[in-house]
Amino acid sequence: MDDITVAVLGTGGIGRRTLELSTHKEWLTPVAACDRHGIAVDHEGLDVTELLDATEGNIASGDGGAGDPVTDGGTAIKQSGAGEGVAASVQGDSTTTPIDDVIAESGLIDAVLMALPNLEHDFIPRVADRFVGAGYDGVLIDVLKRSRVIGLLDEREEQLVDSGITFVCGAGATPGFLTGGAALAAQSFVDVESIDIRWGVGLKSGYEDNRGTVREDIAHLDGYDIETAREMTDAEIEAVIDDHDGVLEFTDMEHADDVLLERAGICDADDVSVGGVLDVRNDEKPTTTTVSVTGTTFDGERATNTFQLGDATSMAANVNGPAIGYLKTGVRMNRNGVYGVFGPAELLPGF
Ligand code: IKT
Repeated sequence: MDDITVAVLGTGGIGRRTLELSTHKEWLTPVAACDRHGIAVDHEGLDVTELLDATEGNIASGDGGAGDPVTDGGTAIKQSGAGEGVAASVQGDSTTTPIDDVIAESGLIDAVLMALPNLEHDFIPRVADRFVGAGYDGVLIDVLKRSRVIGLLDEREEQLVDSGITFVCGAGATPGFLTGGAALAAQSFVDVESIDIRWGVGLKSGYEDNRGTVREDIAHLDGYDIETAREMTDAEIEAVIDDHDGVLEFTDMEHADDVLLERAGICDADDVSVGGVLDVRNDEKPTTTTVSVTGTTFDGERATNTFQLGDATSMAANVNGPAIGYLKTGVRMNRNGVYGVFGPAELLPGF
């Protein structure tokens, strides 16, 4: 497990931070990265510092966002910014088919991290189809958020298994880190009554990099949905943020923690709630990220196990750290012949 190669699809906030974090993980070698305009490939390992420097402030493919859709192999991708992106790197080449170009290299790639927009909920499943179609047999991993996407992946389970793909879904912060933590906290109980996830994110300095995430969160506000949020201009997004003085509060979010905890047998999806507070004008978290798991023990006690994240840990640390950790677990499974669709709670003690 000391030699894992990874391709990163998308160089918005999440893709960039994954590349940066990989420089702290000796066992992980980024060998390909792409955005809507370009692709960089080096099977010996990309020069991440050069790639990040060359694309700084020049993002061509965010983790979602507004703008004109572009097409890659027939798939629309929404963009948040214009620029040369990866093609501006000395390692990069321009392309109109970035994902297909990565797929063409994928025989030599252990894992593909899909840091792609979630605003079309079938986008990631359709990208998975393309890897299956090419006979890829490694790990696919995403940081998707919406519950409904998991069912779309499950529908593809047979094809993924036949191809030899280990698909780890919902592997960011929530779902991801907090889902896995909840699965661990549930082990004290024989019956889990409720799991309450409440996150806090302060995003002042990371706002530009994470406009796609903010847009996706706005889709959870009353009066908005995925379609309306996708079509909003950047100015309309700013107006919503202004209306809320920079602090957006969310309750009952459609986050896949619910179905991922249910498919791990921990509780019913209906017993899971996700909400949070996002402050785009402060780096301080507006509330401490807290997960509360309430249940009954084998010896009849009703109790709540609670865990919190440190206020100084950033969203970037709490999304990308777990994503890379789950990626490593996915590669271990893949190398042992374990294929199919797995959520974060299934990669922890069983319930
Ligand atoms: C996500 O990207 O996983 C979801 C975002 C919330 C992240 C929570 C991080 C908690 C922390 O850093 O304390 C949001 C819903 N876009």
